[in-house]
Amino acid sequence: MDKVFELIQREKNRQNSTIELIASENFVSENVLKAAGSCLTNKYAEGYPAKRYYGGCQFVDEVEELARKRICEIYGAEHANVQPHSGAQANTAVYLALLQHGDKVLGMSLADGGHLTHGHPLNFSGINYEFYSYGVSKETETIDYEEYKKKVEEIKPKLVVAGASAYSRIIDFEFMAKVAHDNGALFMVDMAHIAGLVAAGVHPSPFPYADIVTTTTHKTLRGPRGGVIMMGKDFPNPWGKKTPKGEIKMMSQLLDSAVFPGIQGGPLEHVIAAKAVAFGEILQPEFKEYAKQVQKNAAVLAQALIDRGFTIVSGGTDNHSMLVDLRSKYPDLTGKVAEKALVSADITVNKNMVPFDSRSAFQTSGIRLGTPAITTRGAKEDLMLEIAEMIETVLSNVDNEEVIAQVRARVNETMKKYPLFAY
Ligand code: DSN
Repeated sequence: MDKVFELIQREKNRQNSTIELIASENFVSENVLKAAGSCLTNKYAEGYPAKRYYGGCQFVDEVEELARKRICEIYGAEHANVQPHSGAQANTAVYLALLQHGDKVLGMSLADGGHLTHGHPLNFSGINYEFYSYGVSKETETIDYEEYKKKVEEIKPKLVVAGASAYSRIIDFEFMAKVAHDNGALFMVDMAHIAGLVAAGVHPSPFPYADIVTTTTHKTLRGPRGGVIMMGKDFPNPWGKKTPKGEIKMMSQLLDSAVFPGIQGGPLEHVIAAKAVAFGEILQPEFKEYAKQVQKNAAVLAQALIDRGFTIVSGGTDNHSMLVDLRSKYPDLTGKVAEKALVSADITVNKNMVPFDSRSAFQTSGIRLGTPAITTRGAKEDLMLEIAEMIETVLSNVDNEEVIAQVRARVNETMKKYPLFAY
């Protein structure tokens, strides 16, 4: 057997036996996995359905149309492009469609919970555009909307980017959009983290307010790795770009051509098929129950940690995730060491900076936790209480291998009750 399959089997065992708390991960269904591993990987299909640069696309055309139709139905969107290979690609395409090199953009700072593609200086976004950032207030650790407004008024960006990777509170999309629009900016929401909660209607939707919405498909949406760009309502592009026939192009046209041929070549039709399958699952009533449980589990886990003396950034969570600020309970413990100790106990988390962190991004003073993956395995509130207890035990004994081994054995035994792979 090829070594690769041995490694895949080992990874499968790891996923089966551990408690997965990385907020951006999830477990796809058997059908999503089947589609992602299908013969569609063999097909070149540059272009869009019915407008391809290759023959033999009749079936992948139908697959891609199904994916587009389903995601539009989920969010009540008028247009969707399901080809972006990732969330970063989706954001890249939006910037290419909307901005000129050097244009001003305002996004949430990575240190306060934003994302690399929202203007980090080492990312293409920060390199190619003049990015400015807004963040959270020191008192509430929630978005400082007054500071945001001031920045929009002063900077007059061409585009405002909302959305975050490590922010556990509801974002006031309505206010942010109004301020952006009043100041002549377009308003984009990268809802990658909360997309599944929005789809299920258990979290406010950005669609009534945002000009453009991007997301990944593999987080709370529980699909394959990938990205999507959507528009609630299509609109004529404000810069007057024209079609060869002299008509003003619609934003959907600019976005589609920014994805292909702008930044990508052949789409991954096997992944698009897996997206279509996942979107079909999201349209079923069970998905709403799942999303509600994700939120309930996150709230219970956050409270259980608070009851054990942990500090949760902003005091709690409204979504699927939370940031634990380790400094109050364990002043000398870095996120890096905490992550390593928890991973040794088969509880998978990631280190994360907390707002106004005194440590670097490599060390950090926090860890980020999320409940989408563990909820897919069937976890309810009772397991959240146990997880909080195990996290405290590990973090109070990061150098004690015996205690860590005991917790690991308990985790492995517990996860046998939440079977994952039937395949
Ligand atoms: N960095 C990913 C996350 O884990 O949130 C998002 O791209």
